[in-house]
Amino acid sequence: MIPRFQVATCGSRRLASLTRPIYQQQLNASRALSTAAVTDEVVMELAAKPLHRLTLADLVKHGRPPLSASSLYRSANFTLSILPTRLAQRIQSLRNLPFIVVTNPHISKIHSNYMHSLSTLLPWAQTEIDSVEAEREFTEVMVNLVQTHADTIPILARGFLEARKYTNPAKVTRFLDEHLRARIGTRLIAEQHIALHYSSLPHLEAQNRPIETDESMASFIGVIDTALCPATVIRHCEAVVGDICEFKYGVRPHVVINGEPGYTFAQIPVHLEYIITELLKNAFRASIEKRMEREPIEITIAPLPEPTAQQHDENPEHNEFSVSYDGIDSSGGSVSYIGPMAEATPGVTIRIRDRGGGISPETYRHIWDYSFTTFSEEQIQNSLTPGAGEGADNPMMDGLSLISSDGGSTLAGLGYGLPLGRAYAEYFGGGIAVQSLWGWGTDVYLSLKGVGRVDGLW
Ligand code: ADP
Ligand code: K
Ligand code: MG
Repeated sequence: MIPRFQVATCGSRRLASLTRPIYQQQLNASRALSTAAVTDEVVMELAAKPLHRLTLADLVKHGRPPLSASSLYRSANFTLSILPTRLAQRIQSLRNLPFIVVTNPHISKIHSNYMHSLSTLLPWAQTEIDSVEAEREFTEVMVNLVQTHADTIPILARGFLEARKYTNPAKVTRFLDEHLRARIGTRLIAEQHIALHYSSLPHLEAQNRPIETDESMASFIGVIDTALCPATVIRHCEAVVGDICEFKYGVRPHVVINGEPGYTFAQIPVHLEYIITELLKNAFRASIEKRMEREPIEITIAPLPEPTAQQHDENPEHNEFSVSYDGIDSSGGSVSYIGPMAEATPGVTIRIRDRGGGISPETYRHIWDYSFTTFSEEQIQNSLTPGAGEGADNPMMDGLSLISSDGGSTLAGLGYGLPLGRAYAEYFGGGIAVQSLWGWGTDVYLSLKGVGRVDGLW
């Protein structure tokens, strides 16, 4: 069975390829494949518009799929109304980097990806999506947009490593934090519409014919699973990360889950999956390097208590998730607001405890920096060789040599795991805290808010 948290994208890809032959002719002659020249004036004008802060309510306001045709058009028009500004702001922000950085081929590749995506959206500007054909073409544009930006992270990582002589590390971290957090929102908006499209279109076209429904998707509203079980995600990620370890190092650490494994809440499965994968990679790697791979990683799922009636804050100003980012951080001025608190569930804290020796104080200072890593393939291999000394202090590495090696199937190396994991957690008001017992092990606290009693949101 395909894990549920992958269905949204797999499903859209599958369906996109099924529908393509039928509509190819129309598409060729349509706006879906056309582009418009993007002038500097257009970029500046769009980028100057205020950023629409994405809320969870935005993602669910069109209803529970299958959507009616008019709700699907509303979702498309809403998506179209906010994406051009978001893309233009990313383009501006890239152009504001030092010239020598912008001219790096990898960074300029990202710039041209954004220009391309904006050029595919502009032909739609000032139009109203109000027909099945237009909505279908628009969804193709969204699929294209998501695919165009799929490899952004390794490309940006390589670009900034190559340009590091000319950059100030604090400024790079600031840029990447803003860029990658904004990307989370943009991607979410596009993927939400794609998912709503593919879970509604078969129903709209069925015209009273019975259609096969996928029971495992019944709890989904687009990319949000209203009954997401963190323990299931953890087991899935344990298998994936365990396979990497087994394949590369011949050992497979294990996870024990305690607390409330049956807990479910409304969240975005791909976000949780990303975060858990990165945290497990770190815990597994530390355990292997310390030759503690037989000690299980202990994961505690601790739902937060429901607030009592007295604790409920009636002030609507306070009835909002407090943090979530499109910008830098809560003190940096660019804080977005998320959904009414009345709709939010308290959520859960997930503690990931390993016996991998903890993090040294000098490393600890840098763990949230993009690109900072202590990973060396050699060190893991050494620690697995009988008689090899414990964790001989390896020089701080950077990920340049590892980026091209085998991409996603490495245990570590880009140094993006913690900072990007935290960006995902914070997007809807959660967070990540790392507590190291140097010499012993590490506790990571991942907190996530439930995205709300979604049934009540429209
Ligand atoms: P990467 O894993 O690619 O190095 P991360 O951002 O995930 O990047 O982690 C940065 C660094 O933090 C790691 O290289 C490692 O030195 C340290 N670290 C993170 N988690 C742990 C852990 N559970 N135990 C020991 N060290 C850790
Ligand atoms: K890091
Ligand atoms: Mg990592």
